[in-house]
This record gives sequence, C-alpha cells and structure tokens, in this order.
Amino acid sequence: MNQKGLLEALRDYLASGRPYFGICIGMQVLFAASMEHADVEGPVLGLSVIPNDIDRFSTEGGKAVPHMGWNRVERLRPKESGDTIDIGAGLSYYFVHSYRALYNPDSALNDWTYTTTQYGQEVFVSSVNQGNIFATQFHPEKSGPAGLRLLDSWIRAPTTSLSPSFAPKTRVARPPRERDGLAKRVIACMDVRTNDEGDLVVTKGDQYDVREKTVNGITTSAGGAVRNLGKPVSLAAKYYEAGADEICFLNITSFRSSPLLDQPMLAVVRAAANEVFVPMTIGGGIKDTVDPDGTPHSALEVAGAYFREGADKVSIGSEAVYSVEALLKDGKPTGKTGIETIARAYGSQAVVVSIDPRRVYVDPDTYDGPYKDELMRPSTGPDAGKAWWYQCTVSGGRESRPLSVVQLAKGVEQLGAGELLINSIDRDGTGKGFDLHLINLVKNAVRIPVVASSGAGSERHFVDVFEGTGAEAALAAGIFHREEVSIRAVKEAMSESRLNVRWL
Ligand code: 1PR
Repeated sequence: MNQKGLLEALRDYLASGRPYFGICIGMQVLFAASMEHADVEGPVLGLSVIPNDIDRFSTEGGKAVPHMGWNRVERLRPKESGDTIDIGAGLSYYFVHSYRALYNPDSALNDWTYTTTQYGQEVFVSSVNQGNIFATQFHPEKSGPAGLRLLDSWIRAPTTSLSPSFAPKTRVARPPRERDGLAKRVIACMDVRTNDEGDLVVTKGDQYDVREKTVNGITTSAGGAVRNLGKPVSLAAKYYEAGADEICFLNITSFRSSPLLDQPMLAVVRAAANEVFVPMTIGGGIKDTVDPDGTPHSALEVAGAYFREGADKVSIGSEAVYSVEALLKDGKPTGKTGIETIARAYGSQAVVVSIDPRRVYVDPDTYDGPYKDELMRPSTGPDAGKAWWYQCTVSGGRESRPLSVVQLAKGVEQLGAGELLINSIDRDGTGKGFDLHLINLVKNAVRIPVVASSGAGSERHFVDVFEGTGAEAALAAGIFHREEVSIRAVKEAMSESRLNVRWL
C-alpha cells in the first residue's frame, strides 16, 4: 500500500468521515506500527490513527500460534442505544492471525476498543470503533451466520463521524479468565476426484482405496467403480448449514495433471465460496508444475488461483515431503519451496501441510535404525507390546519416503507452514478412532495448530482426540458423508464433556 501510494489515499478517506470497515490487516493498518516482518525491515509503520503497536502473540503456556479458529468476543460494556452494530456478546467469530493488539485499559486504545477476546492468558483487541471507523481482527465474512449478521447490520447503518461513538469511556481492567474461549474445530472433509464417467465426485474408501471392492456382487482385487458419495458443492453447502467449522476439499488425483488445467476443481471452489461462509481449505497438486504444452507454473501461482476463487488455505502434501528432504540434505531453506513462497505472499496461516504417515512396525529389542527416539511403545491398550515409527508417504500413500513424521512436521514448521493436517493411512475409513499416539507425537514436536484426521467412527472419538491430545481441530469424512453421525451430535458430545464448541 505504501509503494502504491494507497496508504495516503486511505488516510484521506478516513479523515473525510466516510464509513470504513476494516477486517484483520484492515484493522491492524490503523495502528502506529506492526512488528510483523520487523526482523527483515524493522517495524512496519501504519496509519497511526490508533497510537498503539501490533506485536506477536506469545507462545506462553504452549499455545499454538497462529491463533486460528472460532473464539468468543466480549463487549467492554453493554450495548447502548444508537449502537446498531450486531455483535453478539459471547458469540464466536473466526480468527486467523499471529499478531495482535494487546488490550490495555490504561492507554488511548481503551477509547477505541469495542470488543476484546482472550487467547491463552492474553486479552487482545478483537474490534475497534470511533466515529466513522469500525474494524475487526476476526473475519466476519468467514464467521458463518453471526458474521453475516454483523456485516449486514453495518451495511444497513454504517457508523460515520456523525454517529455517536460507542467506545467505552470508562476503563475496564478484567483479569483473564482461567480458560479462553477458543473452540475446538470440527471439519468436514471431501476427497474429490473424477470418476470413470468423467464427473467430479466426493469419494471415500478405506486406507486410501476409493474403488468399490465388488463388481456385480463379485469381489475383485482390481477394484470396481470409484465410490460416489455426492456432489462437492452441494455437500459443502450442507455441512456449512449443519455447523461445520471449516470445509476441506482434497483433490486426491491431482498429482496426475496440472492443477491450473483442472478447471472443474477451480469451479468447485468458486461455487462453494458462494454458499459457504466458513474457512475453506483446498489441497492436492499445490506445487510447481508444467502444463503439457511446456508452460511452467509455480506453486505460488497455483495457490493464488485457488485463493482468488475463494479458498482461505491451501494444503500441501507430497511436495512438502520433498521440500523437507531437500532441507535436511542442504541444511538450510532455499526460500523457493511452495511452503515458503506461499507463506511469504499470503501469510503462514494460509499454508497447511497435509501429512500421510503409515506405521512401520519394528522389533523393539533389535531395532537400531534412525528413528529410535521416535518409537511408539505403548504399555497399555490394544497396541501394548508393539513398537513402531511413522513413515511419510507421497502421492496419496502410493510411495513411502525415507522421512519420519516428526522430521516432516518440524521441517515444514521451519519452512513457514501455519497448520498441520495429520492423516493416518492405517486408520483412514476404519471408524476405529483417531490415532492418538500419532497426534500426540506431532503435537509435541511443533508449535503450530494441528488438525487430527482419519478414523472417526463416532461422536465419542472427537471427545477422545480433544481430551487425549492437544489437537486444535478434528476432521472426518466417511461418517458425515454416510450420515452415520451428524455434526450437531459431535458438538453435543463435545459440549457435554466441557469442550469449547461453536454453536450457530
Ligand atoms: O500430494 O499435495 O497432491 O495432496 C494430495 C492430498 O490428497 C493429500 O492431502 C492426501 O492426503 C490426499 N489423498 C491422496 N489420495 C487419497 C486417497 O484417499 N486415495 N486422501 C487422499 C486422503 C485422507 C483424508 C480423509 C481422512 C478422514 N484421504 O482426506 O478424509 O482420512 O477419513 P475418515 O474420516 O473417513 O476416516 P498432494
């Protein structure tokens, strides 16, 4: 904005008294300076409309950064007459950011603060207002019905310099609560591919085999038709209405062709973005590619195409494995991998790495391989007495690579990934529950948020993974597609176990 002279234009606009609604960075730009990228070029100066600075969340107490997900907002004081902004006290909105303005009741910021939100033990400013300016740290456009109501209320009656200022005049110093309001996220995932008739379908099998096991009643090892569980856009809309906190599309055969030529997949994202107002992740084929006619496309270009159609995050699978293999070989990042280039351009919160590990069982008494320190050796439970490590795979589990899941998780965090999606080839589609050993192993190796995936068979499994690991989110496919368990049932079970959930 500085380079293009837009900051000055924005300053003039704000001074004119006309309405302004800022979202996320659109709120942060109002502040004096931000420490984001300060290591490269020093603090980045903002508009100084609000005299305070933006700094990074602390990771104290082991909390994950970015702050990603649905968190509650609190008004500093009750809604008063003349205030038409529809922000529900205690409602949850979608946040995704690593930097924040710490709430300070003793500074000028107090007069700007409209709502606060707590993450870990930090209370930060989640929306500001004065005169013609209203801005939120969260994303109302991705906050489901609550966010749409907020935008609607503001568009009908935007605050202007003539509106009464709703900012608190009294100082409110509330100590942080024992527990923050960040909800555990429930994600509906759709594995998408073209079936043999050429239609794009949501499919699902077990252990990554998505073809029917019988043809005309006869079992076949070659596999029957691709299992068809519905249309991607209508299923996504259904899960949004049902209260899914996030939607994920994985293009599971993308490694076969160029994603930019994969127009149907881009069209799916575009159509879904018209109906789904929660975050959407798209994975599959996010890598440097070359079209059949020889035209090269960078991973950044591919990701950009999906973001422009309405995706919020891209998920990188196979390419992440190759990037970490190169990182371990060279000892330092090249700055050129898809993870690095996309994180630099769009922020690390936009880069998810999808990991497809498989257990490799070993004899614990004789094993002397490189993954000794990562061996799982449970003394209780169904796996008692066994020992294994987790090996990474590429191309949807078709090829195993000489890399452990811990090496991959740490490597992609170093490269700038903002979230990890942990699948399990052993559990996928089995309904046996999430692999808690795997989730704990990864969660303890990184600081970024972790999404547990594969194996959900009942609502209880979501409670188990949230109580038994520090995962920030859990994802399921089969049980939702086959309508065996509803998203509402999952959230009720979580709520009964005193886990934070987002209600519509
Ligand atoms: O390698 O960057 O092109 O990404 C490919 C992506 O596609 C990866 O994220 C990979 O996990 C996924 N993928 C590739 N092949 C398959 C397949 O099924 N044949 N799907 C596949 C992986 C796992 C999850 C599934 C959960 C939950 N499927 O997507 O949804 O396991 O299932 P459940 O709840 O039914 O147990 P790249």
